Amino acid sequence: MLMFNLILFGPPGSGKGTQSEKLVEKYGLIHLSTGNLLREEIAAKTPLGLEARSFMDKGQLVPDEVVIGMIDSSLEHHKEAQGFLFDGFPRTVAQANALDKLLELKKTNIATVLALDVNEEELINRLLNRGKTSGRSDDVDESVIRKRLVVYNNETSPVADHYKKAKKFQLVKGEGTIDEIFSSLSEAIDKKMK
Ligand code: B4P
Repeated sequence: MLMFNLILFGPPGSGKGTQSEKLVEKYGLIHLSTGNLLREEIAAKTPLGLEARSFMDKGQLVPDEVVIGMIDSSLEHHKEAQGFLFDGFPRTVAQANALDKLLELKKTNIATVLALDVNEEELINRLLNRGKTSGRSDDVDESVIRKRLVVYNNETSPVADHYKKAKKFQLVKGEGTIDEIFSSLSEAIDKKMK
């Protein structure tokens, strides 16, 4: 069976998690969010969760081998999937290379990378707003949020070049209502699925 694998890319607060939930329902994809997987480990107080928390609370990335291992086992758990939506992964070039290899072993690849484009002020406002209700310790302190944006610019934005070289990268306007952005993303996916 031919799989359809999609990466939703963008800075913290750009709407990856929000849009992913709607997209997986519409397209029948398996949602793989490394942020959610890490938060589940933290809630279950596993050794992996305790380690991850020390990085996340500071706005830093969790080490590559930890997240790559999590994705590897999630892919193994969903052998019959029609496709995957990767949300918040890959966040470093090393993670992107590892993902290429894992998908190659499954004789599949990434169909497209959709990148949500949102200005920095809006990102900070959204995350501070979420921090009021989410209980997420990385959303409360503006200095941690700013640190996450610096980490994104330094470590994650080079991932865009990895997929630009492969001609798989598409920028999508991430400002506007949730429904407007969902329509733009759906349109881009429908074109790729044809
Ligand atoms: P993630 O869980 O991936 O979270 P995120 O990037 O902060 O947010 P996301 O982009 O999904 O949120 P959304 O915009 O939907 O990462 C958290 C941490 O985990 C990282 O800092 C890192 O430490 C670690 N981690 C995760 N993956 C990793 C990896 N691969 N490698 C290493 N470390 C990793 O939502 C933001 C807010 O905006 C929400 O309140 C939402 O309601 C609102 N919003 C969404 N769309 C909107 C719109 N159109 N208008 C107004 N508000 C909107």
